[in-house]
Amino acid sequence: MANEAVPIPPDLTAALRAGRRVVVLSGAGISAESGVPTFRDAQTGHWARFRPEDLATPEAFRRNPKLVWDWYAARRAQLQRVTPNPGHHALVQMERRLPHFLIATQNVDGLHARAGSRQVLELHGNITRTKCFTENLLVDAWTDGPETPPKCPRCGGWLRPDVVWFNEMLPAAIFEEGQAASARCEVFLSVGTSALVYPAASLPLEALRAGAVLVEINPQPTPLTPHATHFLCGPSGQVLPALVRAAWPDAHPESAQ
Ligand code: BV8
Repeated sequence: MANEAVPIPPDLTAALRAGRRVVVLSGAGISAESGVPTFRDAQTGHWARFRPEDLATPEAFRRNPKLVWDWYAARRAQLQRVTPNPGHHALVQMERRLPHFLIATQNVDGLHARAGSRQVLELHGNITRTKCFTENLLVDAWTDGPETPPKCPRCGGWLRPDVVWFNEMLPAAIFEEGQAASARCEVFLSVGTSALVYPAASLPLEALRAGAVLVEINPQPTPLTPHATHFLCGPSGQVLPALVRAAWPDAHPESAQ
């Protein structure tokens, strides 16, 4: 879809140019154009027969730790082969041009930081970090044995990815920071998320309640769409660069500058 296919509302570019406070909630869709399957895309290959919701839980891990560890190992390996896309880079440009800018991401792929974003809250953790399932403490080195999951070098318990599974609490301080920023912002962008997973999906509603302009960027409508001030229907890898160029014509949002 060509950039001009998604018109950018003038009041939105005016708000960005005026340096309003901006918060972004990003979901798996912003990484789709980097080749990372979205969370609810059909799983491929060996994983086709599992629903992510049935793997990303502590119960699934207790039931079959090897299966869950190997699923994350496969996702980590796949991440080695992907790079941030123009959508990630456009948000880096936006951060550099706004005095108050924050990304609250549901993604565990670390691509915002790899693109150069600095103000990033990882609501659901990061797949490249590992922690002990028993101690709930990070582990940065361990000995790989014949079986997976590997064992904690301190207590011998199973190791697990440092992500927030379903039915686990989000890191309180991180989520509270996202809530406070959402309640204070003037423009809230919901980008590439199905807006189904809570409490992350409550952040755009928090912003709306506080009177913010709510912009949704997604090629598909979601339960949030009826509440959005603007629904920019298209892939974020095209819409976000178009938004940045409209607000700051001298910007080159696609490139990793
Ligand atoms: C909690 C880490 C308290 C792991 C993830 C009933 C109602 C409401 C809530 C609940 C309920 N029952 C249970 C709950 C709570 C539950 C929940 O919300 N469930 C939902 C499914 C109903 N939430 C929790 O459990 C949370 N914790 O509530 O704690 C508690 C404590 C104890 C006991 C009880 C409660 C924890 C949630 C965190 C789960 N972990 N990830 C991992 O990644 O492996 S969530 C997972 O979903 C990912 O992080 C993912 O990012 C996130 C959200 O999905 P999306 O990012 O939106 O991805 P999705 O595939 O769904 O959509 C992609 C979108 O992109 C689509 O809209 C698509 O159109 C769009 N798209 C595609 N291409 C593009 C694009 N957009 C732009 N450009 C493109 N090119």
